[in-house]
Amino acid sequence: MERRKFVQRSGLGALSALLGAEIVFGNRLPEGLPLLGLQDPDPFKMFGKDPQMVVLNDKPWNMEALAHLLDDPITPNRFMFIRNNGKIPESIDVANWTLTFDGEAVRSPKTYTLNDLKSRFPQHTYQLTLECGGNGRSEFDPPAKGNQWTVGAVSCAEWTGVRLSDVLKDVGITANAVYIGYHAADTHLSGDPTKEPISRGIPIDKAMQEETLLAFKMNGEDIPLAHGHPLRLVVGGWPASTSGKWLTGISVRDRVHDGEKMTGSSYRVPCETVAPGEKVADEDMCIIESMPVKSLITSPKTGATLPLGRSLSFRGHAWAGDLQVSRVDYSIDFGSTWKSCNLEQPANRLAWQHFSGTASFPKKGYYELWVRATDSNGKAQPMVLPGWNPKGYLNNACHRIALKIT
Ligand SMILES: Nc1nc2c(c(=O)[nH]1)N[C@H]1C(S)=C(S)[C@@H](COP(=O)(O)O)O[C@H]1N2
Ligand SMILES: [Mo]
Repeated sequence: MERRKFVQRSGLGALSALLGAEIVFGNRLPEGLPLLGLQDPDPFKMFGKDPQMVVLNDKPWNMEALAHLLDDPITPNRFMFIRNNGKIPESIDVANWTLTFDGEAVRSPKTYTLNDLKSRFPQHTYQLTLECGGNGRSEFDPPAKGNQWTVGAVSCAEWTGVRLSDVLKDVGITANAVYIGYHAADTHLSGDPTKEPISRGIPIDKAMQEETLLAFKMNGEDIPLAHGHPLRLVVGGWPASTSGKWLTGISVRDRVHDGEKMTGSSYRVPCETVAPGEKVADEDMCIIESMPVKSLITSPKTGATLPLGRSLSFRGHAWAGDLQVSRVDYSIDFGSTWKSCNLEQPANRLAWQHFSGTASFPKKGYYELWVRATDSNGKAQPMVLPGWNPKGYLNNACHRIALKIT
């Protein structure tokens, strides 16, 4: 006689809690039948993100913030963009996690456990700006393939870890060291275990800077899974693609690292300006290093209305790769005239800086607030889209918001 098994009442309680609703005919649910409601997990819940975040892709997961969500001085997890090139590792064994150093320029390969890193080296905390090289890509014309980021693929969180330089000194690197390249535990979308989804790196000088961290904490807690738990390389001011998540290895190279997404048009732009759509020879492409000066108005939200006679307080953040931001200006007349904003010093090198200002308006009507940051070398943001490149990187055009005075 056929015996159908049914889910026991005790098990149902747990499933209901996960679904956030009572399973009304739960006593008729065949055992082992997966519930559809649990198969399609809510990405916001799964990653601890605010539901206002915008999902750009789910294979792999890519999510960005809207400008006004980035208003906090330090970006909390719920508003931090996610950029993945492959599949997030499914099971993370923190107790047995290791980081191996190898490559042409180490005396001999050396492996550390997570506990070795935490206990043997001094720990440091920095606020570090991480911006995806493709942030702003959606504006390029002709369009560039890839995630159509608007303005929200940037964050500045507080990262805690040990200095990569301290660990490299302990490993023992040789005089021929030129570059480091990272290796990680995420898997290629094809499922091919021999392929890495991404393996990028930085020149040895940047690797040795004191802010370049092997981080295990973000905003005082374990790094969230989507952002690289349990160990991540964090390289402030450079394209965030250099900050390898789920870090398992560092190769110290005697040449420019040639891992996945280091060559061709990946994270490379024409060394000299080209006409939009122009073909560029491989040898005329240069690797993106320090990110260009940029700013974001985070309050008010675009579309704000204000009664005539009241002045508008606004604020946001500005950053300039390896450099500092030296001034921020605003315009309410489409860039014809500019006034200066208040600008704070960064919490530390490579952290974004907060600006604020108060604008008043002569009469009722539609306005735009434009903000323009200038770096410590005197270079300012362009008002409109800068140099076209095949993959749509480095759009640092001024941020604008719409306003109505009624
Ligand atoms: N292992 C690994 N590290 C990675 C990536 C990845 O796909 N795999 N993406 C990179 C890219 S392109 C960016 S912009 C940042 C995004 O970091 P976040 O998701 O924590 O915001 O991680 C970088 N580090
Ligand atoms: Mo990126």
